[in-house]
Amino acid sequence: QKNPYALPGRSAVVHLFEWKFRDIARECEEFLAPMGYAAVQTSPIAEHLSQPKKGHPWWERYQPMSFRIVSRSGNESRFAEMVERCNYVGVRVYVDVVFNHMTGPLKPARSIAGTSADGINRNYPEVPFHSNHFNPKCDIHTYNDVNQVRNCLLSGLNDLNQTNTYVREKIIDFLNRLIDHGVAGFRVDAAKHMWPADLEYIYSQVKNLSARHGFAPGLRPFIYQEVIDLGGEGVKKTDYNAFARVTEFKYGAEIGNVFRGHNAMKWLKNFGSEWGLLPSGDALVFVDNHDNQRGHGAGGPTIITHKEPRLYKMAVAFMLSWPYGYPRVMSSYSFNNTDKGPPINKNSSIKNVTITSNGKCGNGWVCEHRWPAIVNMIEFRNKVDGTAVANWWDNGNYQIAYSRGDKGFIVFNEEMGADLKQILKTGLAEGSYCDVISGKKMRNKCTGRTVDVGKDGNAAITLLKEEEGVLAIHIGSKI
Ligand code: LAG
Ligand code: CA
Repeated sequence: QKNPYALPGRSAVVHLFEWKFRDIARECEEFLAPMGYAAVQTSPIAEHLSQPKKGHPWWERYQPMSFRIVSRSGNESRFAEMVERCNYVGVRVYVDVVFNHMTGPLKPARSIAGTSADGINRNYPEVPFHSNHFNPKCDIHTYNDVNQVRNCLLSGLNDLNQTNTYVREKIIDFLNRLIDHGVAGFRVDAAKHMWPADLEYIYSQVKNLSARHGFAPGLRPFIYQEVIDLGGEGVKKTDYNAFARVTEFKYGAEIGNVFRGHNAMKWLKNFGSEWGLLPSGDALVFVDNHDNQRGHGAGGPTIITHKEPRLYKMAVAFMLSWPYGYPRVMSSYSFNNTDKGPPINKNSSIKNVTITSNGKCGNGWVCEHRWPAIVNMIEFRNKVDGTAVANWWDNGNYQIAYSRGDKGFIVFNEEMGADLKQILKTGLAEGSYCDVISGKKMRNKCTGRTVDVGKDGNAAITLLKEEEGVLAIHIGSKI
C-alpha cells in the first residue's frame, strides 16, 4: 500500500538512524509533531548480530539472528512505548525490516541479546531456521542475472527462501507483531534480492493496521521497498512498484549531479517521471541515505550529505519544495570511516541524543532534521501542499526560481562565481515575507532577510554568491 498515512498538514519521514527508542519517543513529542514531520523510520529492530571486536559497526543490525524485538535501540517494551508515544502525537512509525537474509557465515554468531547461532551450518535456534529454509549457497557474480540477484548471497549473507511456506509464516508473524504494536508501515530492506511475487504474497497476508492505536478499520500497512536501480541491471524498480512504493535511488544521484554542477539547474523544470523516475505516487525519495552517505549501496560520489552543509541545504530545500514523491530526511551521526557505528558510552551502549539550548544535537549526533533551513522547509512543504509548480524562471543555466501556486516561492543560485539579481514573479500576495533559509519569522519579525512582494506579485531578489544558495518564502512566513 502506497499511502504514508501522514496527518493533514504534515509531511516527510525522518530516518533517525541508530537512535534509541527512548530518544525517538521524546523527539516525536518535542520536535517532530510540533514542527510538522509526518513520520519516523527506525533502524532494524530485530535481534541482530553483535560485533564488539569490530566496535559495533552500524551494519551489524542488517544481520538478523531472530525476529525477537531486541536491538541496540532497546527491547520490546521500550519499542512498544515509543510507538505508543509517537502515535499519540500523530507521528507515524515505519520500521526498517530485514528478511532477505540472516547473518553471514559466522560460527558461533552471537547476538546483541546474548543468544548464539551457527551461520556456517545455518542454524538459527531462536526462530528457529535451519539450512532447509535457505537458498543454496552461491555468490552473485553478475547483476544481469535476476536469479543470482534474488537467490544467491548478498554480501555473503545467508539467503532466506521466501517461497518456502514456513519462512513466509515467520516473516508474516514478525510483521504482524509490529502492527500489533501500532506501526504504520515498513521499509523493506534488500527487496531487490527477493522475488516480487513472494513479497506481494507476504504483504497480502499481513494484518490491517491496529485499531487499538487509532487507525481506521481496513487500513493496509504503508510499504516502501529498497530496490537500488540506477539502470542497466536485470532487476528493475518497475518489478516492484505495482503493489507498494519503491526507494527511488535515481533521485539523489540526479540531484547530486545537478547541484554539483554537472547538469544545469534549468533542466529541473520537469524533474520527475520525465527523467526516468517512477510515477510520483510510487516513489520514496531522498538526497542521501544511511548507505550511500558512507559509500555503501549505490549512488556513488555524486551523493550530497551533511558533510557539505551549504550544498546539502540547497539539495534538501529542492526536495522539500518540489512536488514529487514522498520525501525522507536523513538524520545522521558524525563518522569518519564507513563502518563506524553510532556514538557510544564506555559500556558500548548507544549515547543519548542530547539537545543543546539552541536546539542543536550533542554527543556526536548531526540531526540534519533539526537544521533550521531543513525544518523550515518542512513547514514550507506543509503550507504549499496541494499546489502545482508555477512561475518558473531560469537564467538558462544555474539560476532558477519557481512558486508553488500562490503559497510559496523559492530561488536557487548556483551560477559559478555569479550573483543573482532579478525582478521575479513570486505568485504571492503583496506583503513582506521572511526568508526561511537565512532566518525565521519570530513574533512577527524576521531574523533573516526579508523579501518585499509588490501589488503585481513581483519582488526584487538578490542572492549573492557568498550567501546561501537558496532563498524561500511562503504564506506562513508573511510578516
Ligand atoms: C542492502 N541492500 O539491499 C543495503 O544497501 C546494504 O548496505 C546492506 O548491507 C544490505 N542490504 C544487507 O542488509 C549492509 C552493509 C554491508 C554489511 C551488511 C551486513 O552495507 O557492508 O556487510 O549490511 O551487515 C557486512 C560486511 C561484509 C560481509 C558481510 C557478511 O561489510 O564485508 O561480507 O557483513 O559477513
Ligand atoms: Ca534473496
